[in-house]
Amino acid sequence: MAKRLSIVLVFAFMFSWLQPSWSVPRAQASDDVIKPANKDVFIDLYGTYQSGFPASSFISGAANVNVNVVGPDFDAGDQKTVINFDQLNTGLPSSISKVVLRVYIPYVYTNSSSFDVRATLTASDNTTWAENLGGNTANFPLSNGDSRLNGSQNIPVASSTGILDTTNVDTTSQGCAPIPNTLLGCLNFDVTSYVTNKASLGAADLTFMLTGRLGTNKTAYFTVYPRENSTYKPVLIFTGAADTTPPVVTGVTEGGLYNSNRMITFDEGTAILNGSAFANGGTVSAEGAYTLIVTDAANNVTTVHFTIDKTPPTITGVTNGSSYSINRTITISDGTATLDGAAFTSGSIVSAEGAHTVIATDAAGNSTTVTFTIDKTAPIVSGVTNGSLYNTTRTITFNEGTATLHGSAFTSGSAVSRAFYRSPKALGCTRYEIFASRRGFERIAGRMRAGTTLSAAHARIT
Ligand SMILES: [Ca+2]
Ligand SMILES: [Ca+2]
Ligand SMILES: [Ca+2]
Ligand SMILES: [Ca+2]
Repeated sequence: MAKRLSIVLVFAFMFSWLQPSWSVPRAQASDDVIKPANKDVFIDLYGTYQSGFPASSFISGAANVNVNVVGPDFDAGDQKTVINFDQLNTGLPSSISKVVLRVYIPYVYTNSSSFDVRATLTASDNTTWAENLGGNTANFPLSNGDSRLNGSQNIPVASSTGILDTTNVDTTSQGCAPIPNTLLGCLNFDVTSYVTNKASLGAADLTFMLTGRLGTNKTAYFTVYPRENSTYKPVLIFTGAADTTPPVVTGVTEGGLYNSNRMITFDEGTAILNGSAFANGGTVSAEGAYTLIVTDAANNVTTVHFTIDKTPPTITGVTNGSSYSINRTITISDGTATLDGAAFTSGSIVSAEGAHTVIATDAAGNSTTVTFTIDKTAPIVSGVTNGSLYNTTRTITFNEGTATLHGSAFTSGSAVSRAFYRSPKALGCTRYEIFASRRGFERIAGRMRAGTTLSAAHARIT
């Protein structure tokens, strides 16, 4: 493994100017978005090193920090590093013009018989690997051989004598300026084509693999800081126009009140509805108050509060189709109301005779309609008068309502040709009867107490 190396050259320039150290990786353009690696691991022939390998254990004078070694080693085999980035579907510029994978190089190693030091970047479609590779070097993800990264292969990093190749090693960008015994510079791989292609396919998780000059059995390699190093994590730098436009939501508007299902769409981002994930194009059908929060990849947020109310107001005091002989006090549960087309205040009294229509409408547009009648006028019966006695057929009409004659339904306009009078026994009468027909009195029978007057009060017409 790396610490077995017998010949190590620690390459470090002395610089007349040193950038102040910085703790948070920043890109130069304010619109750049920096995504730090979320997992990485260094492996060699002998094992996997989840957090890198202590530089001070094999580099004289090296700082006591862990590093990942990249390159061929005559006794440790090919030493390589796999780096993963996740959550690439959020927080990115709206239009990406460039994507750079940046790793920070603290040390480069050569010896007198080495080739020069080179770097090769490939990528893997395996993104689910465990950061410790399960302790098994065989679990190192395999390269997918994507040709978009061909330009990032066999990149010179330093000469066989350890002279840094500043054509490829960035020593001038902010954060890449050398710091003695800490940083030589950065390696920047242009991965724009690869990343944007993967992103267009929906990939939010990308794995890159950093190898050196493979299979030469020569000790000539460089190191990069692992992502466990808080200052020099590998990063993806996305350059592009900042997205300052919040998502556009359709289907509901702020403060909206609806009486029907709502299908909601948004042009970008992800949504949370009342605290739960909400899929684009989903339909909200349940009544209630809602808060929809849609967040785009640049963390612009659109919030929409809306309510679904499918319940119409209730009207009390009258029921639909009913008729009343007295005043009615009418109340509505919510919303506004009209009575016969004019504004009506809940709790008011309706006293006017006639047919009425009350319509209550709530704020969501649900409405309830009740029609009723107030009729304080009794029916007018024609053809007979109260208490009268007839000896001819009577045709009886009434102007409204329904009637019974001697307990049975009676139709207005019907003729009554037969009368049956009966004095209740309660009055002390022992017999009764008067019969009438078209032929006039046919029979009068029975006994009446002297002085009794037959009247409707103690007679029924049959
Ligand atoms: Ca790691
Ligand atoms: Ca946006
Ligand atoms: Ca309602
Ligand atoms: Ca009436």
